Parts: sequence; C-alpha cells; structure tokens
Amino acid sequence: MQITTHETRPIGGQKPGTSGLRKKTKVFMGPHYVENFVQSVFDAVGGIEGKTLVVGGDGRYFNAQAIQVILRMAAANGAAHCIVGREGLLSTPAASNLIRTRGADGGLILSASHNPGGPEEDFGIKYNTANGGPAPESVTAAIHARTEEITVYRIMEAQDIDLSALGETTLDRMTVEVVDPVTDYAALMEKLFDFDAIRRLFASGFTMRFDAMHAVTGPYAKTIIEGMLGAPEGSVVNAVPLPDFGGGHPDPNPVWAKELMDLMMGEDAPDLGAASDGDGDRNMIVGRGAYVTPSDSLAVLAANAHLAPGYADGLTGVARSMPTSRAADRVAQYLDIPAYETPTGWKFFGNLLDGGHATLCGEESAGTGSDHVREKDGLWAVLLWLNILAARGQSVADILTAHWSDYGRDYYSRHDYEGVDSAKARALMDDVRNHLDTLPGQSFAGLEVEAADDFAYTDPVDGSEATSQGLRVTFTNGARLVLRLSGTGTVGATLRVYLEQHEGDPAQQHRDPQEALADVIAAADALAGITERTGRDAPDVRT
Ligand code: VG1
Ligand code: CO
Repeated sequence: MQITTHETRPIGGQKPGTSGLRKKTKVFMGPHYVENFVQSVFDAVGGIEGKTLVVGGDGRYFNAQAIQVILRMAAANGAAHCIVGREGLLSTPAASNLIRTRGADGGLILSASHNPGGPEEDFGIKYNTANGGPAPESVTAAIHARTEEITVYRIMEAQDIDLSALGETTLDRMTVEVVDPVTDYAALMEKLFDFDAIRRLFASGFTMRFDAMHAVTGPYAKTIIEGMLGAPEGSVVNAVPLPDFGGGHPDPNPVWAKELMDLMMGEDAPDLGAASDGDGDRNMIVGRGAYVTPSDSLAVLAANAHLAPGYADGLTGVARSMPTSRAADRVAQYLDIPAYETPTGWKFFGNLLDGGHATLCGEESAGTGSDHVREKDGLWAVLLWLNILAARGQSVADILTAHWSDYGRDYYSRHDYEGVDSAKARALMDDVRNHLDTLPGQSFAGLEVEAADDFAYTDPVDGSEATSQGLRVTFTNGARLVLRLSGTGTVGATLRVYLEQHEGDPAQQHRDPQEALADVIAAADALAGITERTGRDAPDVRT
C-alpha cells in the first residue's frame, strides 16, 4: 500500500466553535476540506505516530465517507490502532467512554449534533483528547492555527475498509478494530444505575416514550430501555438512525420534538417522555403534562443523584454553564458543595471533572452529564431520571412541584433568533457591550438594572482564561438576562437571549414561563433593541 503526500493550501474558516468544526455538508465535501482539517488536528497534537484513536459519528450524511478518509489518513500518519463503531456509528458519550476505557490517545467524532443532516444541511468534526473530553481551547486554537499554514497532508491509497463486521483488520501497519457501539456504554450504565429497580418500575406498568429522532441513540435506547430494562417494545420510537434524520431537526426541545410534546400534554400521555439529539449528548425530559426545563433537570438530578448507586456517596460539586439558570446553585448550597459557573460548551467542564471538583455538570441547552465520561450524555440523563422515579415512586410533575417548593422555582426560557445578518447581530452585541458600565441604575420596561458584565472565566485548575463569553445583566428584582451569539450555527448569526426569574412563593410556581417572564422579556427588548435591530417580531425558537 502506498502513502501519498498531497500538497495543499490553507482553506479559510476552519476554526472550531463551541463544539468542533461545523459547516454545511457541501463545504466539508469540497476538495481537501476534510483532509486539511484532519491533518491539522494530527499535526496540532504532535503527530499520531504509534497512537490509538477512537473514530465514529452520528450516522449523518457523509459520515461513512469521512470516516474512510480519516482511517486512511491515520494509517498514513503512522497511527497504531483505530477503534471504530460498527457502520461508523458512535454516540458522542459512547465515544468519550471508549477513549477512556481503552486508554486511547484521542478521538475524532463526526457530528453537527442537533443541526439537521443531509447534502444541503450540516456536518461537523470534533477532536477529543485522552480524557475523553472535547479538546480545550488551547488545542482547538492550535488546530486552527495549523489549518492556516498547512502545506501537505498524508493519506494511504487503499480500498474502503468494511465497517459492517465486528473484529480487526489492518490498513498497512495500522489495526482497525470495529466494535459494537452499544456494548461498552450499556455496561457503564448498568454500573451507575439500579437496573433492578427500573425493571420493577416497568414491570409495574410504568410507561415511557423515548424519541430517538432517527439519530444515533436509537440502537442504544433499544438495547438498554427495551432490552435490558424491559420497557415494552415500541417504547423507543424513531429508533433507526438515518442519514438525514428522516428530514427532521434532531434537537430535543419542545419545538423540534413537537410530536412527543403533544403526546405528553394529551390524555394518552405515558409517565415519562424523553428524547435525544443527533449525536446523543442532549436530552429532553417531560412528564405527563410537565415539561422539565433543562436547568431544572440539572437541579433535580443534583438533589436526587444519591438515589442512584453510582452517586450514592454524594456529589463533590456541581457545575453549570453561565447562561444555565441558577437552580442548580441553590441545590449545591443546600448540599454544602461547590457550584461552578463556566462558559458555554462542554470543554469547560473537563478540568473540573478530571480534578474531581464537580460530579454533575449541565447546560440549559439540554445537556447534562457527570464524571462517568467527559461529554454530556443524553441517555444517561434519562436513566438517572428513571432511577429517581423508581426510587421515589412519584410522578415527574410531583417531583418538580416538591423541588420548587423546597428551593423556589427559577422560571427560565431561551429565545433564539436564527439566521440573523451577522453584521447586525454583532452590532447589537457590541452596542450593549459598550454600554455595560452605564446600565446599573437604569430601568428598562420597569426593571432596574443591578449589575452588568461581559462574562469572563478563569479555569480554577489550569488558570486558562476565556473572555467575552456572554453579556450578563441582573435586575434589582432578581431577574437575569444573558445575551450571546451561538458558536455552532452555520448560517448567519444566531442570537440567544436567556431569561430567568426566581419565584419563591409556591402559589406562584405553576405559571406559564413566557407569562411569568414577560417583564424580563420586555426589558431585554428595551435594553438591546432586539426587535428593531433584527427586524423580527418574535424569536424562531423558545425553549
Ligand atoms: C450550543 C449550546 C451549548 C452546547 C453546544 C454544543 O452552543 O448553547 O450549550 O454546548 O451547542 O451542543 P452555541 O454556541 O450554539 O450556543 V451539541 O449537542 O450541539 O454538541
Ligand atoms: Co449534541
């Protein structure tokens, strides 16, 4: 077999965002695009000679082709061993687990997560380090720098490897090991949770619907929820991963998982509804008639995690991304453990998890996870909820009500304005940023600003700094507003407006969040001129 060294030239824009490099699939399919990026990753991590890599993706369009290119490049760059999920499938948390349990040096995960897939939609590549977590900013910056000076990439001239059969083959001197994507992950889940109790719960007639949204969690949920836990067949729907996710938007929120939401709000609702995203790291939890806001889910899980065997010794700390509501902080305070506030993106939790500072982490964007892997984990969150429901013998709605009466309710919503003209979105942010120090004392739509800043973070473990991570405004009535631009979109800019308000009175804890947040929504518009500047009279998505 022959190694070819191709000359190439830098391609602009190969800059990883919140979670890897994401672009339109057509961009990734352009000449040398994947090759340039992958070679830049290999170069930026000091080469991969003799190393072991985990490779897999969420099965979206172009997944299979990209994996073949990566394998041929890994072989040409001297890697010793590549562990690949059968048919190129690995959920993001399962890939993280494999990197850790197999002692791999890193991994490449192919996904654009919750973004739609297909020739006209999105694709992505992310590099994870040996701890199983997304590469930290220092590494992604080095990768980006390398993409700007790359001159050659190395690839093996070879036929496609058959990824449909388990076992080992070789590509020149490199071993390619095809593994079942589910087995190791399912074994980990069985260690963390009380499967007997959950089996008894299902045997007693408890019903659920898990919507895999035609994305990667289908096979995982089928094996674990229906197979190992005995939920009736049909509890897992849309379970076959499809390259275009069946034309859907694999983002588990009330808007994109509408069918599930409608079911859960109707008369025939099962006891629990859940969904996960394209690559399996997000989760949506909804009880009969009760949607659980991700920020609340993190808080409830933190307050109840000790009911699951894997967390019986309690938590060392809880971490949340800055825009996530402060509900988890209240639980941490009660438990007398530290609460951390990090920038958006799972990579910022890595050091806290590695150092044992935090056991649970979460983001308002439907991401929850723990130190069992180094990624957020959709199915894990669903199983922890199931474990808690089995242990408490209460409904989701009752657990939420009890939680709010103990800690108060943090009404929460995120409003997304998608596909906004990038220059306009930047101007809006710049304008607010430039006026931050004038805001305290001023009132907007009747709310007085108490404090305002541009969120910056110093990692408590390695001292690395991240600046400009979102504009934070708190009001004297306790409400909070955060403005940020998305780092995962592929078209124009997405403005995210995060809104929250604490409510301590149990009699006021069952309102519609949009209504309960009306004042802070109005204040956000008055303060940032969102309607005027974007020309939109309503957000595209409210979660
Ligand atoms: C979004 C979310 C963020 C999440 C990221 C990756 O980023 O807000 O919380 O970590 O997606 O999630 P942004 O920059 O668009 O706001 V996943 O499931 O897409 O990998
Ligand atoms: Co995802």
